[in-house]
Amino acid sequence: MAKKALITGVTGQDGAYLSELLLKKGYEVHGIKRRASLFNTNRIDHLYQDPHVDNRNFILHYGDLTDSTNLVRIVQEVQPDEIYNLGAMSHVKVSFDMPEYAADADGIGTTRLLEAIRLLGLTKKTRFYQASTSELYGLVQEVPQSETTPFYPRSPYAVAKMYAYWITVNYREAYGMYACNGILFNHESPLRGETFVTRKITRAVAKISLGLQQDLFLGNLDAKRDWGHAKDYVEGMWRMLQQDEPEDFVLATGITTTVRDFVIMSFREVGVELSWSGEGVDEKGTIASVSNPDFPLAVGTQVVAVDPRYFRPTEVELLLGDPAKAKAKLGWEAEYSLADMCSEMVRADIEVFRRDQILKEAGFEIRNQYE
Ligand code: NDP
Ligand code: GDR
Repeated sequence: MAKKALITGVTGQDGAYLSELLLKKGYEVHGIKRRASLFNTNRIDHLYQDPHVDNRNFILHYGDLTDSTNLVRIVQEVQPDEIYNLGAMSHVKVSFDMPEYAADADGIGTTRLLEAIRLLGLTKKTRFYQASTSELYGLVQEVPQSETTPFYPRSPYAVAKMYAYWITVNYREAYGMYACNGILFNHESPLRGETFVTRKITRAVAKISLGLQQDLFLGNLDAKRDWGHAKDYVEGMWRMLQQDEPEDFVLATGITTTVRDFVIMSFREVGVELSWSGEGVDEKGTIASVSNPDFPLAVGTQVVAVDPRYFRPTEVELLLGDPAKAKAKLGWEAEYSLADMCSEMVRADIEVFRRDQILKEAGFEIRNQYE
């Protein structure tokens, strides 16, 4: 019998990569998707199976982490061997605008799932993965950050995730459940949500290089992140659920980079060098040289500017993870380099926006979506 996995957040970046991975491993994969007024399954449409055919191994259920009866029903129906709780209001800045919802979905949502497992008598059968985060470290206490570094969350999102972290530990200790936290540092990909900084940058660079956008407005350029590739990280999630004993693990690359350096790296992909002037909110990135004959803007043009609207009330300045435990016990290491990932993301976004460029050249109106 194929193992059954249930994934919350299946329509998100990690949900899509994890579904692919588990299907390749022969799992029957069930995912919880939210009802939306438009289709929200872009990232998993290639895995879609017609509900009218038999023997499907990728099955979606409507649900929401804020609705416990619905979660109990789905867990009851699926009887999963593994649950991956990836669903969350995952945007740190937005969590300052909707703190109560972040607490409900990201914090209590985790308890709802754990309780579903317990109430249904599945504590010995169902293994549980909680998508914990390097945002738990928040205000720097120690560098690099490992499984033993104290937490100091700096956003409603991180505070909610801290509750979820501890309730997962508590259910493991109280009920002997196989439940673990993956404390994952930032991971990106061409499927990354458009409003997270790496994807915002690679999309803008692609559009600027195609003559579809002029400026890229960003917040804190000095923030440092330990960025890896989501494909590597979903493999680590799966490995965490295949051990003899449940434990919590950090997944990270062990290298940290500023937002500014990611901007520089991304523009290089389209043959543009930047020079920087100003400080704080006056900081500007201007084109210093162009080696790409098709690039539409001249040397001297300003393409990057800081806009304080993207600053956070409390910022996480430096994240740098120590993945030694994952390497020793899971045999896990990040394989993608940041340079390769950045290149993949810029190239993928150029592909996406080439279609817009063709439409624009044919006289159709192109509407930009800004964040
Ligand atoms: P995404 O934002 O891409 O995906 C989040 C998913 O959660 C989406 O499928 C979304 O649905 C779903 N979701 C949101 N709210 C609810 C809700 N109330 N009920 C059910 N589902 C909901 O996130 P990622 O894939 O990047 O991240 C996956 C998880 O890992 C998240 O929990 C995130 O907080 C955590 N994490 C992510 C890291 C990263 O760098 N990517 C690092 C560390 C942790 P919809 O598509 O309808 O919006
Ligand atoms: P983060 O990711 O907050 O680390 O959370 P994000 O990409 O949003 O920000 C990273 C850093 O870049 C700075 N920044 C900007 N960020 C955004 N989004 N937009 C901007 O214009 C901008 N300019 C500068 C931010 O201030 C920040 O310092 C992500 C999410 O996936 C979480 O769910 C996850 O838990 C953590 O990573 C690990």
